[in-house]
Amino acid sequence: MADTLRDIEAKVHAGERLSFEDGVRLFRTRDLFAIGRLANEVREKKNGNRAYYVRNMHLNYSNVCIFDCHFCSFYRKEGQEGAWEMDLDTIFAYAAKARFEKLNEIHIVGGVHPKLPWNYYLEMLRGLKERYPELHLKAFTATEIDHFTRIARKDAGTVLAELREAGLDSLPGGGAEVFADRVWNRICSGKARPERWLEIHRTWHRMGGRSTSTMLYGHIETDEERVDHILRLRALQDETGGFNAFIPLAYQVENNRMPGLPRPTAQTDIKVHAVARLLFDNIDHLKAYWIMTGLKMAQILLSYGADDIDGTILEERIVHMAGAESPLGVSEEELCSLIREAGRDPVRRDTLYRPLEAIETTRSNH
Ligand code: V47
Repeated sequence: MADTLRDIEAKVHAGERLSFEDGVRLFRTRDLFAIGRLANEVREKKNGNRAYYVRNMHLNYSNVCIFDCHFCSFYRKEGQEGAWEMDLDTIFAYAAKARFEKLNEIHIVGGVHPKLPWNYYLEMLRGLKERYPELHLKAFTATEIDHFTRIARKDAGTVLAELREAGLDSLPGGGAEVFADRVWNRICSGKARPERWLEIHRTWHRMGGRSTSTMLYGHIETDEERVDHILRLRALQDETGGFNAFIPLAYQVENNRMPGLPRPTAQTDIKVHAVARLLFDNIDHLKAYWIMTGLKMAQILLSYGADDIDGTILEERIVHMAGAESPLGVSEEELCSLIREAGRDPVRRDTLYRPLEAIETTRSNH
């Protein structure tokens, strides 16, 4: 342990909360072993030897969006080549795969569409719930919810209550990017602002709902801005306790309006996960989202604070349109053997981290 981190180590061992300055110092150190060892201790204290995964799929109902987030490779303008929107029957037919594959969760997000009516979203959830009651519907980022308040002309509480009534089970964590004004104004200035993102999650949590939280890292943000983002989420979690997990999202560099930025390095991937694990004393789970980091890095991150590797993820589009090199999906068998090779016990979970039975892997990497 570098001498300069001894006081932070002592705080972690005493279970004391780390400060903003501690967070920045952790980001500045080159001693990956030191932060990794500490993050690993915290992971183990919170989650034992378990590493979670879920059988899930993504459904991107449309990529048409009124905003122009600079990092986004997914969105198209209405009528532009490559734009799509799914009608409800297509969505219901698409979700049939979920039952066929015995999935637990379907993660539904799309662009902020200029024309689809409020009823489309309600009917989507109703129709899915009716046909596939066993599926957990994790749907609509706070950015979409904010848009719904305008098209429905209702406040966020009412919109969320109506969505829940229609079948919404939890909210995903997208749309948070990096909360700092400087970054927000440069990469996604048009859309629902950080205060609004936090307000919508707060409202949902107060209704008893659960959600996840994210941060898009590895582009123009500074160490201070990362810590600020994490601490704002930590403060909301103190208030509501409604976040299941934090998910760092590694910036993907291709096909967007921020050309010339390098991919996040391994050093950055590891630091962001490890420091987040150390700062979030109040969020139980840290997800290594392998679609963005790649499977190899996600496996390494299981030793640097992460206790969750997301899932089998049939059909992911957003990240792959941005040049992700990871496969489009992975078999449960492969995920489990990656987890076992990392020395953890794979635990299949539902969206709320209740354990389900994991499969036995025939291939052992030990
Ligand atoms: O909000 C868009 C990000 C997010 C790029 O809640 C990009 O469990 C990197 O939020 N490079 C959507 N990221 C994905 C998301 C998510 C993923 C997995 C699990 C969960 C969860 C949430 O994707 C957007 C944005 O931050 N994104 N473009 C890009 N070029």
